[in-house]
Amino acid sequence: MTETDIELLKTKLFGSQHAVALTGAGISAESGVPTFRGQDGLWQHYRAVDLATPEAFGRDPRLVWEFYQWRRRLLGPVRPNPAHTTLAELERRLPNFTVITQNIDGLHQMAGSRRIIELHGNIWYLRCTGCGLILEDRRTDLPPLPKCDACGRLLRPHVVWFGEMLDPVVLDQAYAALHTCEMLLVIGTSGLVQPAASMGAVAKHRGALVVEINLEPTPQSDLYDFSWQGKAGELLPQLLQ
Ligand code: BV8
Ligand code: ZN
Repeated sequence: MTETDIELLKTKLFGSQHAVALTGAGISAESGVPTFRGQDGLWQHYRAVDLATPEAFGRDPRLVWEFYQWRRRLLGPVRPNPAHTTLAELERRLPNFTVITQNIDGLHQMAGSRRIIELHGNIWYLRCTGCGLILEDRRTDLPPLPKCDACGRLLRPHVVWFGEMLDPVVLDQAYAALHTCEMLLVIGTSGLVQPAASMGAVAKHRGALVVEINLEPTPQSDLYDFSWQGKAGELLPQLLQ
């Protein structure tokens, strides 16, 4: 990415009516949140199939809750980094700027973004496996098997596990944004998990300008218009300068 390219991106971005950012774990890395596949990646220590699946929860809810309790305690003191705050500032300056995130850490909200589509749910929300009640609970000292106050059944994290369908309403919102955007920033995602991994292509095939912001190339890099390599927390603020 040359200086000229960056100027072109800024012109396109600040002239857009509908710009979208699709974010993954990499945007939270500089806040100290481990990514899924990096060298200190979460899944290195655990196998997704053992933990983030409905089968695992059915087989051993206490183990799955231990995993989420560990992540909630890890996320407790974590704060947004300049990448998150830049996206919140873009929402203030641009009409219709929308964030579609795969992350469940709630850092986009904390940074001040409002137009957010959470594809995979949010770790700070619990859902009852019995009556479906959804509640926000930020405590990091939950009991080992939290129960619903309304019906007494077991609560689960309100997140989408592997092998689970995404909420169709959320998917509709995401595809509506991808079908109308003139520009898409794909930030900090390895492009492995579906259906999020195909969302860049959806925007590209419709004629949007797609920019990938990542430390390294991904399977989708060749498809996109620009691959801006570096740390999101250092690159994104340049869009505001
Ligand atoms: C579905 C919530 C229909 C939970 C998550 C074969 C067998 C079984 C299933 C499948 C299969 N093939 C496809 C599937 C479907 C499956 C899937 O895609 N599996 C993959 C692994 C192959 N998908 C699903 O199951 C989805 N549902 O498809 O429903 C269906 C129904 C039944 C059966 C089949 C299909 C549901 C997927 C949602 C899973 N839940 N999270 C939780 O978090 O506990 S996904 C989880 O991984 C995270 O949420 C995250 O979003 C996601 C992807 O990770 P990334 O965000 O990309 O992060 P990653 O670490 O991978 O990459 C970080 C990137 O950032 C790297 O590129 C790195 O270079 C970069 N980076 C690092 N630091 C920085 C940086 N970039 C910039 N700056 C930095 N500083
Ligand atoms: Zn209940």
